[in-house]
Amino acid sequence: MNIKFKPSEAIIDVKNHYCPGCTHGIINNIIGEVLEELNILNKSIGIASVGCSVLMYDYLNCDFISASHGRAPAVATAVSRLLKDRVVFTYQGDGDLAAIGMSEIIHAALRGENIVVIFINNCTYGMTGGQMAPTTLKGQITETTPYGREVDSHGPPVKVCELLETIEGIRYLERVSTHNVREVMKAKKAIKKAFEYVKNGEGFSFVEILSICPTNWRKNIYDSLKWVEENMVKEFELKVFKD
Ligand SMILES: Cc1ncc(C[n+]2csc(CCOP(=O)(O)OP(=O)(O)O)c2C)c(N)n1
Ligand code: SF4
Ligand SMILES: [Mg+2]
Repeated sequence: MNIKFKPSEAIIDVKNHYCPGCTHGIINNIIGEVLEELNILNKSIGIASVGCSVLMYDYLNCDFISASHGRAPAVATAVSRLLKDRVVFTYQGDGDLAAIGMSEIIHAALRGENIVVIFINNCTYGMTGGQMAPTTLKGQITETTPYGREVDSHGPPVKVCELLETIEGIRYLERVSTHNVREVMKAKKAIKKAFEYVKNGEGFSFVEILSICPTNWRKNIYDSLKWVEENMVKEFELKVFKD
């Protein structure tokens, strides 16, 4: 038979729990494809964080450990130091990484740990019902900012890549998006680069990915993607910060 397309072996053929249209699913798939293309599926260990992606260990065919909220970089540090032949990655939301886990990520970067960090910025705490996250945009309405985020009382949105850019030990730092197919392809390229660097022992590699949460943003999928393009990309510039 002439096979035109075969799903990646890295992706387990089960129904996932993500809301329809949620870009977590797309990003999970991209990571699976990258692990297969780099032939590192059997040596990769994912550290799942707390958030909507907590169950991603059910979707990818590699080893996984679940970390408590915000602590994935610490768990990844231990695993990558002990098992040097493995490729260790974390997958963390903005509540997980930029709120409760902010000190973890800064110190893992300062130590230049040989890990991949995939940071999903959807401007909200998705899993718990859409509260304000550190990355929530100015004026954005959430469950806890019914009149919109006010800089005077809540501070401005945290720009994680810009914060990390000042740190010397980082091998690779890029912000990408998922709001159209071209951006998804760029996101895959960035993820692949990050995994290649860590596979080669070159050090801390971080990819921030702008992502949608149609359920808590109370928008349909099309309007959510448009909202990323028209609002998120203006606040969170898409670029390579370090390579
Ligand atoms: C120590 C601790 N504090 C708070 C929570 C509740 N909690 C679960 S998920 C979450 C935020 C998830 O948001 P994010 O990391 O942005 O992931 P998303 O669901 O948006 O992908 C919070 C605060 C928890 N599980 N553990
Ligand atoms: S709540 Fe938001 S982030 Fe979570 S699965 Fe649904 S759309 Fe995705
Ligand atoms: Mg989030």
